[in-house]
Amino acid sequence: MNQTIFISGTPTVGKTTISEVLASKIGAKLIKINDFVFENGLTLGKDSDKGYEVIDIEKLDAALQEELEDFDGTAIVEGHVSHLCSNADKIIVLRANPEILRERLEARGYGESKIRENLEAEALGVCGCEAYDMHSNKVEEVDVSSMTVEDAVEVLEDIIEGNVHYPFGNIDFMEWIISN
Ligand code: DAT
Repeated sequence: MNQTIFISGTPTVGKTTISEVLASKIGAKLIKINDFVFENGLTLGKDSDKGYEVIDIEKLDAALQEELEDFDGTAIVEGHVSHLCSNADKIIVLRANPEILRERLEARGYGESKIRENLEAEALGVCGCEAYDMHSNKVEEVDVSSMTVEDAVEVLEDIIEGNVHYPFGNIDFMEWIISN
């Protein structure tokens, strides 16, 4: 079945790792937004406060449509802004307990304020909410906190095949906000 699947979630939740294994397992085309954006010049310039390149979502969306227009097969588009683009068949938001993400964000060398911002976004489920606002019931939300990469790949494969459904709104990490 030909489909376009977006995989989103807070940085370090496992989008890249899981998408790579998944795409090679099911023979899908994989677009990594971080690479795609820089290869195609889809940034608005550097945010002087935050120090990173801001993605031009409108241009990214248009470039993705063009890239996939004549593509025949399953495409996986992974990146933490993928859910802000259009024309996906399914949007899978990966979630993980903020406690797990703290270690990974530290290992990635993020500063404390950026770590805090990302952990709060995860606790509040920001990616999932944004995705649901835009795509409603096309959104699937999977808690991968206690899954290996292989476990997560199996779940995503089942979702893509339409065998299981992980509706938006069932994951709650608000406890982290209260105790942190
Ligand atoms: P993202 O692309 O969402 O930023 P990533 O795929 O680069 O995240 O993963 C960040 C780190 O976490 C990387 O060292 C691999 C590890 N990781 C990802 N998913 C995992 C899982 N389910 N179990 C254990 N480690 C995982």
